[in-house]
Amino acid sequence: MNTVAKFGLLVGCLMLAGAMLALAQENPPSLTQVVALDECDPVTFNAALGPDFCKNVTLGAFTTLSNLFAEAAAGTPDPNWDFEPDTVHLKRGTTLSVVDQGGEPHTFTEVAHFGGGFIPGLNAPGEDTVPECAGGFSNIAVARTRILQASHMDITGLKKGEHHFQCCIHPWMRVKVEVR
Ligand SMILES: [Cu+2]
Repeated sequence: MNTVAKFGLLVGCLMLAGAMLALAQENPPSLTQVVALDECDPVTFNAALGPDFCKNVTLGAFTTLSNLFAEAAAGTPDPNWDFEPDTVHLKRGTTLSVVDQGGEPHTFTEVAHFGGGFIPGLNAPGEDTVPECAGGFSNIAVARTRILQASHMDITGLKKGEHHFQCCIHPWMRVKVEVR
């Protein structure tokens, strides 16, 4: 290959690399993240629910198991049990990645209408279990929406429109997803 041809090839390669870079910048990886948070107290949770149920790094910012139930029964559920953000806007085709950064398991369950979960003592006064949470983890449809501590679940193929997701354990953990 002569020098002119080599130079032409080099320019071609550089142009291709430039075009690919521009494309990558226009189309960032289509992934949106939701984080599940809680402040379960390992001492009281694990005494009642078994070792390793709550594996939290609380640094003192914890809620005991009895307080969590008391707050829910009073209609003022603990705000530290939370999905963040509360509303997500995404383009169709975007992956929704839900990461559990709390200390205990949660579920990210799509429901027609927000409502109670499968543990009556954690539901708001007078709130019934929504059909999508019924049966708890003995229902495979519910169990497959479970997210364990330090793991994540990716949701793809969400249709255009509004979707509602909630935790079937802590039903005040709610996210509205708008797909356009
Ligand atoms: Cu939860």
